[in-house]
Amino acid sequence: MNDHAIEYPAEPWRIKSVEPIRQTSRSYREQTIRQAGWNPCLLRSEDVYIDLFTDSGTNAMSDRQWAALMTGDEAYAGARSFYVLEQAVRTYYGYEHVIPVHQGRGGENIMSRVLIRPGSHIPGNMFFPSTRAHQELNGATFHDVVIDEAHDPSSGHPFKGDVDLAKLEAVIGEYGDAIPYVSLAATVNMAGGQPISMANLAAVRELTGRHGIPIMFDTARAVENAWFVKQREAGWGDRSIAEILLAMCSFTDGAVTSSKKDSFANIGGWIGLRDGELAERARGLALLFEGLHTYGGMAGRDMEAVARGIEESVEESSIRARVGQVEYLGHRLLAAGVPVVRPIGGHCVCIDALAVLPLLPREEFPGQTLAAALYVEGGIRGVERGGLSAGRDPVTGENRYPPMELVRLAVPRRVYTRAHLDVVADCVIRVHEGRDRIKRGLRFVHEPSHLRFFQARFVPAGGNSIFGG
Ligand code: P61
Repeated sequence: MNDHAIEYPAEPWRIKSVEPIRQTSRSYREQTIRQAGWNPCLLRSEDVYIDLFTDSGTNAMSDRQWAALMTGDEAYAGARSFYVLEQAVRTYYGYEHVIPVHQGRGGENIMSRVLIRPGSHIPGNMFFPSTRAHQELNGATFHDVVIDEAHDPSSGHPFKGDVDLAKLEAVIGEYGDAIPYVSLAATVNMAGGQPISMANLAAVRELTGRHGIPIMFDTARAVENAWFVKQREAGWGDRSIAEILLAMCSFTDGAVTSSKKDSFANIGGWIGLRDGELAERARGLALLFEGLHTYGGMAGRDMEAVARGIEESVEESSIRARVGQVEYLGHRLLAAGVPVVRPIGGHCVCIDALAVLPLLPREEFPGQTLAAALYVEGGIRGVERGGLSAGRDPVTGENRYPPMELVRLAVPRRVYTRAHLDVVADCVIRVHEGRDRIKRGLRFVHEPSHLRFFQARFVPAGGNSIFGG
């Protein structure tokens, strides 16, 4: 066993239904990525062998979730399935008022419209593209108050999602009343799936409480955060995941959740609030943008699947296997000397594209280039999380280049086997070993104005291919 070898936890489930996937030839993939404007997001999923683009909505539902679909009440108003979902959220997350939405960004839209005014300032533990886009659309400026270690791929800090209290205090000092809420994420996606500690949550609550500022929590991957608290934070090792999850949420005033992550659902989300008046305003907007407040854009059957998924997500064997699988992939790459974000995150392994391709200028999008190279090499699809994802500053129009330029390999839950992860690791290692062959990056031929990474098209900046020539 070398230093990086870790135990692979056997899955607490067996496979009941399978979906064929196919491997293609390298020349086919070269042609396909070119047709997709060198953007893996524009590939057809049939042309991808192992799809690590996202863990969002790509999870395998359990037999019980599938069975729950049949019990969905599709009544327009007051569906029984709404009350099932409401009860699950109240029990496991502790928010009294529950408003279903079609997915996370539906909730972000509503919460941003309810809480933000032009000129608002929102501190948070790192930005997430859709969250910040909705904040900015409503006239707010986002302030990153995460600890510095979150921006350093090589820092092994156990809680890289922690807020730097001095940074937060400085933003409060400067903008005071113009801060409608602090935006906290449980496991910070853009930092590589890094958790926030219970102690830090308590300290942020104490600080914001003194200023009367509420905390809004992004609970898309809060169960993964609870797992890390249990593993890493003194005093929590003996508590159940459900207890930790509830304790984490108790520090916050409300939540927006994408149920496509922790809750194993293919679609869905919800807003959770403690304040009845705020909830009433959010319900009013949900009517306009999502659907009636007892379905919010979800079918009754989807609400059943989410409710059942919430229960399954807090089972310890389930979350252990989930995070253990991601760690296995990460440690295989670390053992081979591939620069990846440390510690390995809850939902993804992130390759440090600036370390792999140090000679490529940021304007040529090293992360996007590396993502395209992984696809060409092995049919593996990851996603850029760097300058392309960060977009342009809404005021200056300049490209934003965050400190990290990553390729994220997000592992869907209960979908791939250890052998698949070995195929992924071998592919990444081969691309890393042959990295000198990647001579140039990419330049835009089409740049959308919002969340540009989803639909942007590129050509190689240096001629015909990213591999020179
Ligand atoms: C993902 F770049 N995540 O990780 P929705 N909060 C958090 C998320 O991770 C998240 C949402 C809110 C995705 C898909 C995705 O700009 C983007 O249910 C922490 O997808 O609407 C989604 O939840 C939004 C990636 C979505 C993006 C929007 O792959």
